Amino acid sequence: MLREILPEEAIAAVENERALLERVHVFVDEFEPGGPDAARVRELIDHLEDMFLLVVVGEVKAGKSSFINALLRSDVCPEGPLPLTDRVHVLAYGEADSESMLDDHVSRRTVPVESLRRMNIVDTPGTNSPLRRHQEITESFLPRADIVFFVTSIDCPLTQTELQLLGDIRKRWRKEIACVLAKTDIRSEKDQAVVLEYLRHSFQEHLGFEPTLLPVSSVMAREAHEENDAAKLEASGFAAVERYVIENLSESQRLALKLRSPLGAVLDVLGRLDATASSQTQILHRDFAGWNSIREQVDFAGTSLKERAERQLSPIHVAFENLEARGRRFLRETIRVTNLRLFADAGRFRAAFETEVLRGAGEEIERKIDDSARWLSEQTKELWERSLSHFNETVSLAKYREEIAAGAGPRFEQTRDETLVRIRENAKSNLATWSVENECLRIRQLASRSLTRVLGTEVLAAGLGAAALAALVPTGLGLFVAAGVALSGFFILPARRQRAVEGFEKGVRETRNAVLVAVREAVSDEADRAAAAVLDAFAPFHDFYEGKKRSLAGVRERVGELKDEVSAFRAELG
Ligand SMILES: Nc1nc2c(ncn2[C@@H]2O[C@H](COP(=O)(O)OP(=O)(O)OP(=O)(O)O)[C@@H](O)[C@H]2O)c(=O)[nH]1
Ligand SMILES: [Mg+2]
Repeated sequence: MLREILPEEAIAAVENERALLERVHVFVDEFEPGGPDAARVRELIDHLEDMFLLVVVGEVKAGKSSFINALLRSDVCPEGPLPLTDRVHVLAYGEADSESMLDDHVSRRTVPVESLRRMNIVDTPGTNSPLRRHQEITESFLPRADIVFFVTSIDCPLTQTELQLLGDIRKRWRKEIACVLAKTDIRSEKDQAVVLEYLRHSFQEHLGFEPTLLPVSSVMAREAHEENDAAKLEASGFAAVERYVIENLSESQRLALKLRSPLGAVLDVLGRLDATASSQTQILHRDFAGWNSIREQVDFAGTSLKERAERQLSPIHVAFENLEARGRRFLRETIRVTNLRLFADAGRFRAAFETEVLRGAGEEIERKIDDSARWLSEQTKELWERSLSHFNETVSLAKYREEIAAGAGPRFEQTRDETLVRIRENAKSNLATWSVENECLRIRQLASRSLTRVLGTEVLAAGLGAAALAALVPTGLGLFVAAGVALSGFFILPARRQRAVEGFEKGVRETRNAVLVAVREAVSDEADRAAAAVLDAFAPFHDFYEGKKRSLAGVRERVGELKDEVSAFRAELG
């Protein structure tokens, strides 16, 4: 019967609109699950279900429920000789039969009757029922009614109370009223004509308009349906009722109007959602600018740390210079003809070299290296502290609180808060475990391989001493002494001494360079590591930003698409 009630294009329009609203609902609910906008769209969809409302009113036992059953071709409403309908029934479509109380006097029944997909029907208790509340409830449906069927029985047509009710409906709600004259089968055609004429006249006289009169017999209609007898349906008056419903409900203007109003509401929802997404994007951008400034600061701090670290290396330079000076002096003073015996004995020479020149130079240099490692560790700890407080200031939880509350919505606020708290906790616990001592140790370890190679006292002594000796006695000391050329040695020595000094200097330089390269590398690695660790602590924010930015861009694109679709659909409706 649905297809009989509404023309094809109207059905298609309603179905298309429903599908469109469903798509909007899925999208809105995804953006803010269970939020008020999703509920609003759902309500609009639900409202589409009961888009057309037929309200049936009349006195007790007039035949209202039977009329509805005949119209729906289904025994939906209880009917019988005694007052039966004791509350307002809203009849709607449902896959299965169900009944729920909307309040003490209103129940919503769903039944799998096709025609109810397109219209809801309100069956009411007789208006002259003893419960005043019933009438109030019945009237509360009138403003939304698309058709009001006023049912009066042929055996007692149009009583005084009925006239009063009709007057009210007409005056207060400005509704067109179709007058159904029920139970025509119990009177002859002649009597029917008399009653119809009486009704026409009474309406004119008391209400000032000529109503649509629909004489019906529900009993006959039921038989017609059972026998599939079109002529009988015509005779029952229900064919005319159906035509009336079709005409009224499918009137294109009215349908367009009906369909347009949810679309306007949906555009509102989409506009709000777009504004929310835009406000979220703005806050994210500002957050991200703050985060970027931290990143730049940390990068800069890393570079400047390396530069400043270079200055920290000067005590190491000085230690090597002192070593070099001592060595030079020692060699100049020791390599003399009078000391021939000393440097003829490699063991003694080495011992003297160690006490005079090295004098714990290795340990001293190690201490200097420790000092610069400590300095670096302290600097990196400071970098941590600075970055964390900078992050707290720029990407603050409290910062955009009001804007977030006003525009971005509670869910966004929650995710942002969670992310920020997580980052903060993470950075704090990193900072707490950042021990200067441990870091010193790490830096020492980083440099240690090169350091033990060049700074182990024995190695240093052997290396530097040997360098001096080798220059001094290129052909082997034994041979030199055995030749007994003390005199010639006297002439040769200054040149040899010079070569020894140069050899020693070269050894010191190489050692110094090796030490500096190792320390510089360790410092640079450590500075990079510290900067990376600091940035790492804030990385979840970066991920949050990137992820959110992508999804918000997607949201805004989808909002645009849906808005276009809704607007196009609205334009089609005219
Ligand atoms: N002969 C005949 N009897 C009808 C017709 N319509 C209703 N009746 C009878 O009239 C009585 C009342 O019908 P209902 O449909 O229950 O009337 P109602 O207006 O819903 O009554 P309440 O809900 O109690 O106000 C029942 O016994 C029906 O069988 C009809 O077209 N012809
Ligand atoms: Mg009833």
